[in-house]
Amino acid sequence: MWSWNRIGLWAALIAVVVTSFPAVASAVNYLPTGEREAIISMGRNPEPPECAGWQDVVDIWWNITYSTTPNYVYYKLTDPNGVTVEDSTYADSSGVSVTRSWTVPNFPVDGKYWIRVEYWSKQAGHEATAEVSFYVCSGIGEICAQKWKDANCDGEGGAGDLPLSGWWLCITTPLGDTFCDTTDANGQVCWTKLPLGTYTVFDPPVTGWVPLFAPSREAVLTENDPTWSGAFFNVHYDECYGACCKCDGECVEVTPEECDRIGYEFMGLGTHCDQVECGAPSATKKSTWSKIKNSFRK
Ligand SMILES: [Ca+2]
Repeated sequence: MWSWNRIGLWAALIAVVVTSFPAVASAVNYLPTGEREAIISMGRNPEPPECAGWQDVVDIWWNITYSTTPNYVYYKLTDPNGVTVEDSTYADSSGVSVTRSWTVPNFPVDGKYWIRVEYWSKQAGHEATAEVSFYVCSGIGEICAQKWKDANCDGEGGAGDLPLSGWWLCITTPLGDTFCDTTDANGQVCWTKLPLGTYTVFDPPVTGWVPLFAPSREAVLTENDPTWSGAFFNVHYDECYGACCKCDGECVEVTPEECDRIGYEFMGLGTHCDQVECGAPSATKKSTWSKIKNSFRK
């Protein structure tokens, strides 16, 4: 049903379309609708999850690629409560390539700020919008996570194991964003200048690798304890594990040593239970089985 509000909205839209048409018609380059697609590339520094603190300068820039005639570019910065901190309208083409900055005041509202840029052309009106966020915080912390390979297949982290470089590790921030980075030569990733709060630090699953401990952990950064570090250990399945048939025909995937202890036959490194048939012990294997049974009886 048409409400008065809706009619009002349409009237407003029509008014925008009408008023956004060129005042100087000769300056306008009319283009087919498909070519009226401006692209806004934009950035800011510091980039989340790194946050800007009191009196830190946030650099903001954007560049617009367009085929239409610029009418104006609108810029707006809003705080975590959606309140406009500042805004500007750049007439004609003065706003298509801009660098500007904003200084964080003392006692700011902490959280996620949004930068919004709109491109309005004379032909197509509101043609493109882009938004990026940045973090502002009054206290900072740090998270360092390491990724290790259980190289000696003993199911424990320790001497003889190796750090893994170039592997992804991730955090989810208290503001709900996830960031991933690759480990350095020491198998480590550090995120610095983080807002305080509760994070999830995780080791994303990789085919062929088995996590040794919880692959996802909670990290709480507080004013009194603003740093967290932890190591994620993984076993390369093909190097350490294989299918192991137990005496009762059940199959488990373990190390050869573990199979020796609990099993009846190790099917080879890298083998999987769904690829092998354990079945009942055969005549020859039965003799092995009875030897094992006898050795248990001793
Ligand atoms: Ca180990």
